Amino acid sequence: MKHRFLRAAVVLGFAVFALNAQAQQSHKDMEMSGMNMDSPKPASLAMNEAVVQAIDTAGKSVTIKHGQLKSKTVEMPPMTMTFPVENASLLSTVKTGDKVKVAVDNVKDQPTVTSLTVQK
Ligand SMILES: [Cu+2]
Repeated sequence: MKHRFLRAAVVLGFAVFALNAQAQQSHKDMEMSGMNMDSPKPASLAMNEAVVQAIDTAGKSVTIKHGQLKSKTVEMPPMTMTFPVENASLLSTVKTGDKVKVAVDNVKDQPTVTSLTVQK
């Protein structure tokens, strides 16, 4: 009887050990995929090519000539138009004539530039 109990304990102990090892393994996998997401860009941030036509720092807006634009919330054909920018500091990084990559998303029901980076 005592012998049997011991055996059960050993089996149980091993099972816990195996589960633990598995948990650690999947934790490692998660960290790996988390790192992969940092670069290049998260898939949710759809970047579109555009050319800066005008910058309005006071009005927190930028006029761009954009190509076919597609994001999770906004989709439109190529055109030149003025977008409000989510963060005015984005405007300090670009100048008229720059080729840029923009991300546009609906913010308060208005297509808004949420990311703006100069193409190199
Ligand atoms: Cu447009």
